[in-house]
Formats: sequence, C-alpha cells, structure tokens
Amino acid sequence: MKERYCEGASRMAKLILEKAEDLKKTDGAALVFPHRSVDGDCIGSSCAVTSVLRMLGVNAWVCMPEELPDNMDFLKVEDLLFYPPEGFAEGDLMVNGKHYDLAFSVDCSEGHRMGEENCKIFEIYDEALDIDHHEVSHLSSEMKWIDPGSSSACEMVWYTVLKISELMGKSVNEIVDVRTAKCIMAGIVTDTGRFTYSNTKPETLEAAGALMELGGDITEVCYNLFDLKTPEEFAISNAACSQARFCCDGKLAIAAVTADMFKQYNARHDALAGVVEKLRDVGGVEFSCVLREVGDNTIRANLRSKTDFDCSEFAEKYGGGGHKRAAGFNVTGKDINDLADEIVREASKFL
Ligand SMILES: [Mn+2]
Repeated sequence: MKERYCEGASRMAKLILEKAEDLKKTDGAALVFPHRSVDGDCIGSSCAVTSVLRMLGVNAWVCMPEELPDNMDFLKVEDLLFYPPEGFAEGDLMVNGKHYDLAFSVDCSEGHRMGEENCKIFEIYDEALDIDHHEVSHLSSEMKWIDPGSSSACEMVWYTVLKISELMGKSVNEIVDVRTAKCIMAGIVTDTGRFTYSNTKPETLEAAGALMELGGDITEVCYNLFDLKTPEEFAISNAACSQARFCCDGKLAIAAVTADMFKQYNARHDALAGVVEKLRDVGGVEFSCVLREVGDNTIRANLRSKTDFDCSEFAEKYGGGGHKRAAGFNVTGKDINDLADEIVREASKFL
C-alpha cells in the first residue's frame, strides 16, 4: 500500500472493525451519510461502506438526503438505501426495527452539507466516523480521516477496505463484491473526471486497476455516469450550448437556461450534466458558467475554470462554494438574464 495511505487507512480500518463489534453486541444500526446533491463519489463511498459494514454483520444503511439520480440506477443499490421519514430525528430513532447507534459520514464532514433533515439526524451523536477528502476548518478527531490530497472519498474507502481485509486475514474479494467494486470505481471516475484531473495520482490508478480485477467494470460505470443521455437531456444540452455567449475576448462562456426551455424540451432540472464542462473546454475559455431556473424563483449556477480563475471564491460572493476549478451557488428572486449580465461584469474583473 502507498505510504501516504498507511496511517489513515489502518486507523480507520481498526476503528470500523471495533465499532462493528460494538454494534453487533447492542444490535444497533449504523447510518452512513452522503452529502446532498448526491454525486458518484458520495453515493459510491456510502454504498461501499454500508456493504462492508453489512459484511461485518452490522445493520447498516445509507441515509439518503434525496432520491437516487436515474443515472445511478445501474449500481442496483436500492436495498442499501434508507429514506428517513419526516421527523425521524425527533422520534424513536428506529431504522427498520433497529436503533440508530452510529453515524458515519463520507465525502463530507459537516452536517449542513447533508440537507436539513439529515443534518439533524447526523448531529444526534457528538462523534461520527468520517472519511472525507474535502478541506475542513474544524479540528480532526480520532474518529475522522480527512485527506484533501486524495482524489475522492472512494479512493480512501478502497485503501481502508484493503486494510480491513489485511487485518481480518481475508483476501479482498471476500470483502468487496462486484457491486461494491463498481460503487468505489464510480466515485473515483466521478471525482477525477475519468482520470483526467490533476488529482489523479499513481495510487488512484492502482486502486482502479485492483477494482477492475474485482469486477468494477470501468466501461459500464463511465458510460452510465458520463455518456448516457436521455433524448430530452441531449436536446436541451444542445440548446444550452448553442445559445451560450462568449464574452471577455472568449475567456468567459455563459449559458442561461430558463424554466420555459426545460418545459419546451420536457427535461428535468438536472438534465444539463456536462454542459458547463463543455463550455469550459472550448479553446480560450478560462471560466464557464451555466445558469438554470430550477423553480421556486431560484436560479442555480454551476461554475468551472481552466487555469487561474477561482470558482470557489467567486461562488462565495453569492453564498455558495466548492473547489477552485468547480463550484456553484443558488440565487433567489433575480431575473436570469440580469444575473448573467452581472456575472459577466463581475467575472470580467478577473479575466
Ligand atoms: Mn468527492
């Protein structure tokens, strides 16, 4: 195992084995929390952790903040998912007949990123196990493993699972079945943009190679998460691209997709996956932005950048956030075209 992973993965593996024993004694349940606006990494890592906990004899469930997106149906993880009923946090905390005793977060450490109801459920306990690769401001604890240098939560989960198999004296295929391998692969390809982003390291590819051997079909995973489009998604994505404006000497690309357009193409609000990256990838473009009206008078903005432009800093001005190269925010009560003009004006100062 790569040296940088040894300490964290060993510590996490030991903790998981310890907590699994405790939970088996009390017959309690573990809830694993992804962040809201679920993506391949948080779903992949939470499902993988849940599967491994179950393999260890624990009643474990992924505590879902929203419906699973259609493009993740191929993972066939329905039996791992728990949709907490309204008021769960104020009730008897029973998860399918077992008392909720342990919180485990993946791909996010902070309750407020989990959605309102899930945040309440997560924060019932003072301490939670945590595997995350986001920079966090709060102090780390014995229960957490946070490594911002890792490509994805799934990569960290992979090295943890490897350690678990070592500690148990089992071969890894006794712990990671084909579905779990696909889930972990899903997170790695999502967060590395299919191994093209600069967070892709030799140990990322090493993990992917091992996952392939366990049945993590990279072709199937990539097709479903990146390439597969419904006819409606295809049509509205093309419309969004063709009406995009290129400003600031071609350094800025922006598209605004109205509620009427979603209606016209009979498309859902999440139908524009990949458009903001397509705009960013045009030669000369440094910063791209896709605005869409998502209902309730709200506009969702997705931002991407190629080089120096800091999307996260830009998004923070509007109460959002993210990473330097990818960020987003929501705005309520503005006209979408006015907001587009404002963004062009503001961004032009940095381009
Ligand atoms: Mn992630």
